[in-house]
Amino acid sequence: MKIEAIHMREVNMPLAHPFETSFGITTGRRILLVEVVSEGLSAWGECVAGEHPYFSDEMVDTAWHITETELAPRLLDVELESGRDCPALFEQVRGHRMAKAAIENAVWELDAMRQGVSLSKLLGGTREVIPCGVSIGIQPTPAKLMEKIDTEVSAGYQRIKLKCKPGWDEAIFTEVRERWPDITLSCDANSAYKLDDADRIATWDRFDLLMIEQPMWYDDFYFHAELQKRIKTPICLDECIRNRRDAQAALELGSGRIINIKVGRVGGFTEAIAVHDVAAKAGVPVWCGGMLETGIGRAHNIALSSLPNFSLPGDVSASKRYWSEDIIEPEVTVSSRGEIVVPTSPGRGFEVLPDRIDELSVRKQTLRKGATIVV
Ligand code: OSB
Ligand code: MG
Repeated sequence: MKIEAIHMREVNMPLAHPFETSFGITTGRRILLVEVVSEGLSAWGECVAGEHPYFSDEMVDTAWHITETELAPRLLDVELESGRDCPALFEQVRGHRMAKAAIENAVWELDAMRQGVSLSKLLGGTREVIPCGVSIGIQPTPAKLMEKIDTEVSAGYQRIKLKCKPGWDEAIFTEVRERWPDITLSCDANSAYKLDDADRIATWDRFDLLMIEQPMWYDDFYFHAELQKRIKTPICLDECIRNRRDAQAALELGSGRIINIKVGRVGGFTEAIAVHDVAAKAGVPVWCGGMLETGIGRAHNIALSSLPNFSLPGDVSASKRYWSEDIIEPEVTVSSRGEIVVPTSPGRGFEVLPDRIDELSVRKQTLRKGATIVV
């Protein structure tokens, strides 16, 4: 495969509902999409970097810059066997994993189209359906949260994850457990707690949570291990796992017992599969995290979630929870059993809607070997 052109677009999409985490509120997304073109085929990748560097040190503007000046030039006109060739091409560029992932994932998608196999199959997926959970943001009032939980439990989602932070935690968990003693419940702090909070977190075993996601610093393994020694509830690592070595180090240290894999956070499908394999070898389950993706990133998350060790419900849920209108067709839907069917058709298994993407685009750029065309 030779990539003849890379089209970059930034789309702006309002979220159907604001999403609040311990690091801020998101009301709309600015999303970098990349389209790679080769021999009459075109494939897409989505960059999950946020509007601000609040989840990680990347953001949409750094991703745009690095894609344009560093990543795309390394890929154009080079003979590629598969998406697995991308990490070596990008190796000289440190970090910027979300930017790298968008391009690499598009190359995997292109390869699947070229071979006429589903992306799931190409990645090594074995599941025909994937179990789905939801991530529910911090709400203006506890009553509003209870309403949201009620909606999602009734829709059939298999796991409810609550975003939390100091002041939106114990009282909330108590109220939720009084009303729903038996649902599979977890929480995600996005690094909102410090050492002084450890004694308090140690009392949360009483809520019977499936896991507590990234309670402490986004770059920490040591203090998570100290906390994990003191609690029965498994810690799930998100932000601090950047690659397979982090996964191995964290599991050997005992920093957590579950890993959330986000393909953007680890730099693409190649590394996501490697993290999956490290966890599988250690007997540690993984699940697929979400980053408020459009249908393109969502389709990629579905394919990744079909790998065997994705045994816990992921944050991969229906398009309509995020968007009034998605940029793929059909939109992603979840059955009343809380499952998504993994497509078996070639490539991503959903049609991309280029006209809709055009309407939503606020900047566009085409990169070819030796030429940059700004539209
Ligand atoms: O920590 O999982 C996270 C969204 C943005 C940034 C970080 C996270 C999230 C979510 C949303 O939890 C998951 C989703 O896409 O539904
Ligand atoms: Mg998280």
